[in-house]
Amino acid sequence: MTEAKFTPRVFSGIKPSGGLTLGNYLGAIKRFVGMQGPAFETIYCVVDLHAITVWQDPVDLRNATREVAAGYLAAGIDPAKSVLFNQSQVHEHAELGWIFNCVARVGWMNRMTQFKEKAGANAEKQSLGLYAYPSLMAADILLYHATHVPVGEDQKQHVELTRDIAAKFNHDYKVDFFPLTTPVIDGPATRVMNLRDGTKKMSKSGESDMERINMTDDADTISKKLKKARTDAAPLPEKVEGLEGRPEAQNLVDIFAALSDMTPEAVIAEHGGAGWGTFKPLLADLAVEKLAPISGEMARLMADPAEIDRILGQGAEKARAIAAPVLKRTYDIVGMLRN
Ligand code: AQP
Repeated sequence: MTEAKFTPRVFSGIKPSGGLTLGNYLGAIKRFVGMQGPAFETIYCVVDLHAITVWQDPVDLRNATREVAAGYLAAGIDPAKSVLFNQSQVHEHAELGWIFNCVARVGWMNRMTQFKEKAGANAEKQSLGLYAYPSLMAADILLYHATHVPVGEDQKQHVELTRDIAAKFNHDYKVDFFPLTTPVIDGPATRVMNLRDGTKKMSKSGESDMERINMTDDADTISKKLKKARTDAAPLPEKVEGLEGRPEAQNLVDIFAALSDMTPEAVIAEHGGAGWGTFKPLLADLAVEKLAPISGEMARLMADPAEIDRILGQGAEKARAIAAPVLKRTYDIVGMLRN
């Protein structure tokens, strides 16, 4: 399989399962904005079909869908440069997802660590959708023949599964139809951690609001949460290697690095030896400087939901223009009778 025959194309998505976090911003949206440009066609999605793999109140879901869209727009995703839409408006996702349910193997799904983490001891009570969601994610990506998928570290295994599904489909049907997509996991913030426990990922649906920065938090709240973030007692090390085994310190340095477009090494070179009483206020000021304009713009956009809906509707039309021929060809390959 050569990937040269596929147009360089980026696809990625975010679930509207709650408000956006700093993890979504640094691990995903900021990097999505960076990939907009001449090197790639870029397609960004609000993956609402994924959100309902766990219960979502319908009113909250619609609101969260608009909020994720507002987050994309406020951070710099430009609908003139990128296709921006919500997944359920392009029915081809669900249809290709079904075909991939018939390609993916149960044994592959059983190895997905995110399902194990999310289901915990209650796997029997989870929806079938939560278990099957990686094959819908493969459909999201492959419906556009996407060659590159920027994601946070937690999604790496799902993109690898996407490659397995593409390879099995191509092999079983003796075609060279789906690309082997490359996961793009780069930069200092591919895994932003919980502010109260540096061993857990920062999540939208985490229990306490103090463990995450929400993209809608105001300046005082951002500042308070970062100043109260859990740390150990030691000052910042003089060398970046000294962060090993100090997850909370590592996390705050990584956040500082990602917000200021520096490497963690450069942050330590500048602030090594500083105590938390010095470093945390600097981090809080930096976070407010970078995030407050985005949250302000999100609030402005959210005040006009009809405009967000219009942008998503237009994006869905553009997405369908790419997706429909790919699905049609897939049905032909599989042997579905069509008029
Ligand atoms: N903490 C994080 N650090 C870096 N990247 C992250 N992403 C999410 N959390 C972090 C990245 O954001 C993109 C969209 O993720 P998602 O919302 O679709 O799914 P998720 O990873 O399950 O996000 P949450 O916040 O943990 O949602 P809930 O709590 O509802 O399950 C992905 O690229 C992801 O890697």
